[in-house]
Amino acid sequence: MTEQTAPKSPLTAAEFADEIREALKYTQGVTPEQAKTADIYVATATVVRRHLMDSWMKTQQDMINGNTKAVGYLSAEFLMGKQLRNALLNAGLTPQFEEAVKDLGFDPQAVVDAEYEPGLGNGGLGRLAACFIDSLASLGVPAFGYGIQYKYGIFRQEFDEEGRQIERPDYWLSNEDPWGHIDYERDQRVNFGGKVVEENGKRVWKPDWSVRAIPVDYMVPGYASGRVNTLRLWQARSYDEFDLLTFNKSEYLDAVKPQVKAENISKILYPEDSTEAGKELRLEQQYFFASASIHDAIRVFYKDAEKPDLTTFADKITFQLNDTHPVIGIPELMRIMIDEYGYDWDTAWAVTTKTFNYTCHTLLPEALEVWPVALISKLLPRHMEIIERINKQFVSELESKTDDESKIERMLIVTNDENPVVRMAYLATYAGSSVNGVAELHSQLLKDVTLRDFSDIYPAKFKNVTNGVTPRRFMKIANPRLSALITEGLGTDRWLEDLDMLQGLAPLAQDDEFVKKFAQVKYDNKLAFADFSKKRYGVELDATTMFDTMIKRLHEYKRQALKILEVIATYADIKSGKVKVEDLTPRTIIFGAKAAPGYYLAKMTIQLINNVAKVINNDPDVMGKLKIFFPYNYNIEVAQMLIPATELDEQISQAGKEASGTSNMKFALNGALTVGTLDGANVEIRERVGADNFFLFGMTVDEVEKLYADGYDPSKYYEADPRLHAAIDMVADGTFSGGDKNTYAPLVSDWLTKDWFMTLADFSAYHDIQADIDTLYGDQLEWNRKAILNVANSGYFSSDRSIEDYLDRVWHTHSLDK
Ligand code: GL2
Repeated sequence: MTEQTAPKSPLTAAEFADEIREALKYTQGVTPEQAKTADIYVATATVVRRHLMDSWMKTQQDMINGNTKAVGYLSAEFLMGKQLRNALLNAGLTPQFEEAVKDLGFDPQAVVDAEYEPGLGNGGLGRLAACFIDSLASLGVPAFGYGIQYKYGIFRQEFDEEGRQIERPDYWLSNEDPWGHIDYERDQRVNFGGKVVEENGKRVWKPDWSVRAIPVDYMVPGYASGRVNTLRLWQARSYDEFDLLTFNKSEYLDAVKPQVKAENISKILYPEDSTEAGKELRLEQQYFFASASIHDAIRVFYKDAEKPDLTTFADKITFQLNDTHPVIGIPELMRIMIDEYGYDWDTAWAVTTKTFNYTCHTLLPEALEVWPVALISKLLPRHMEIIERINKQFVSELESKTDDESKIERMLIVTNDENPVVRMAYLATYAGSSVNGVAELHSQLLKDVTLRDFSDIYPAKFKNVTNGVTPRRFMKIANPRLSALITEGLGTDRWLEDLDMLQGLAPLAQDDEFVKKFAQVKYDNKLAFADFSKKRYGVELDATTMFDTMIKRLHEYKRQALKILEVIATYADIKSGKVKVEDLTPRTIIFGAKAAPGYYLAKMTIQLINNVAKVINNDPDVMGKLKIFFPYNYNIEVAQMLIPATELDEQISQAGKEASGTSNMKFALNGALTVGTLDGANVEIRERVGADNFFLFGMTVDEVEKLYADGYDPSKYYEADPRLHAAIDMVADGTFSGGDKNTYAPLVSDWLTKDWFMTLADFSAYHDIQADIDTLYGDQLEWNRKAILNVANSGYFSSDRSIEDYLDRVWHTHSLDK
């Protein structure tokens, strides 16, 4: 007997159908006969939301009235994915939904598909925030996610005839958003600009423009916890919708100017990812949501009191700064306490330093945000004064701790050069009570390299919390076949709440019957993905080939170029007859990636991959043994289809560059083997799943550093490995550009002369390991045993575990029900 502990609602399917009918009538005004699939989706969402309402209200009440400290997760990005299946699962209504919707004459999957996926994030960082708020709710920890409701999410990607990326605006709000509740009564004023004057011995900020921040609330239902938290995303509106005087003079554009300026703040998500975008609007966005959220927390926890006792603020809520984007919240809390509530500096400082913690998500120095002092002074003059004072206090603290002046100079929060800047990561490290990296290697490198001076002086602040992913979305929902098999194998479905239980699968890796069932699940997932690709993209895939996948933002450091060069090298070998095509292990090589619109080489790499696909996929000499598939507009929906169908996962970044990665965890949990470098969380995945069950290649961090130090010359590698030579020559000679040698010249020249991320240096090792991969793949039983061991040993990578680590090491709080 299988133990079923998944939440179940007492509602019957017939009652559910009645409620859908009622919602159709009273919210949309249509009968089931008139309804379109999208209507059924909206009605279903309305019903599910209603069923979560009591838990939501109770969670809020318990949070406000109890004395459990809440978590405020401040993040510029929340990449939530579609909501319906997740909400149904957590409300315990999935089976009723399936039946009710069929009874109404609709296809449940089509109803789920009718939801438009909001893209309010770029990649891993935004998706991590979504996994974390899921786990917070599932663990019953009172929490708010605070962010921005961008009108336009990450751009919609298309490819043109030449294979180039085209960006289209993603106006997700032109579709129904039944999940968001806009709350005009709980708005906040956010001020900008102006100047600071002295009044009665006090510094007084006289801003010259303001924006109205209006919260849009989303429920965040926990799994099997009975708790529902809140994701509060702020929308920017103008106070002066419209200047009637100007309008009457028929100057329409001028009349709406203030409105445009204000509303621009929440208009678009910056599509840059891991690169610094020094834009005024971006700083406005950051301050906008940080300020509104802090004020909101004060309103919530002090119940609109006129004179709240903010000395207790850090006992009410702890703010996690998801990267540097919300760091401007630090001087904002200081300002609120001092200017708005009359506290002295030291009191405000004591509270502020206890309230904030900072997570760093990068190792690329260029991704550590800095803001010009001139810009902050213009936009937030009072904050600049506060930051200057923090910096001064910091310097005198440092002077008492070290005599090393150059060290102090290196650590300055506000630099003192000609064009001074504020280093937001340094501000967060000094003012926050803890700093953490997102994987063991990353946290170590933060201490040893990126924030080394800080870790020397404040060692106790530095912690590691390895990232995780939610098994509800990325196993139960994305991979129902594997989930059912796991439940069968373990005899219980409790593993969804306690992912370490997956370890119970390890002995089953030796049970041939189980292994065959596992292999069948993978094959069925591949068929399902092939079906999806046919319907959505018109592309036929052969599910008997190995599905080899690389999905992530397009970045030089992630090295999509390494993958495509390796494919080209194999193709070159086929063309030259060095390799007999019959001997090849057939592979379907799948890419998913968006490039930042201004990132020239990344966009050229996309174009190259698309054109390599065109040539190889259509060359009869290849006999269909290699096929490249690059679905445009990769998003969470595609990830949920593709990850369960993947057999080989590519995590091939240069060692020391990927802070963690989280798709690597999703793949391992879904039974893919990884080919990867010792980078980010790959290191921990390999340790856990076992070195025998992971394809390791490439230089280590130390080897990379040594090579940089010795002087790296990529052309040496080009000369030394004929396979690499042939591959690069093929790109250069126009094979993938209709004979035009110029098309990829900038890319080729970069590889041969710069190659900052050492793609060429790792090429030979990467190419060599392909033979090991193919050999193992030839023994399907062995391959699947190893895949099962990946699943069994990856329970550690649940975001529930990450949140528990944050609770213990950083937040020092717990579940409402403890
Ligand atoms: C990232 C890192 O690049 C990635 O390695 C990490 O897994 C995530 C989450 O911690 O954060 N940093 C970043 O700016 N983006 C990431 O994905 N976008």
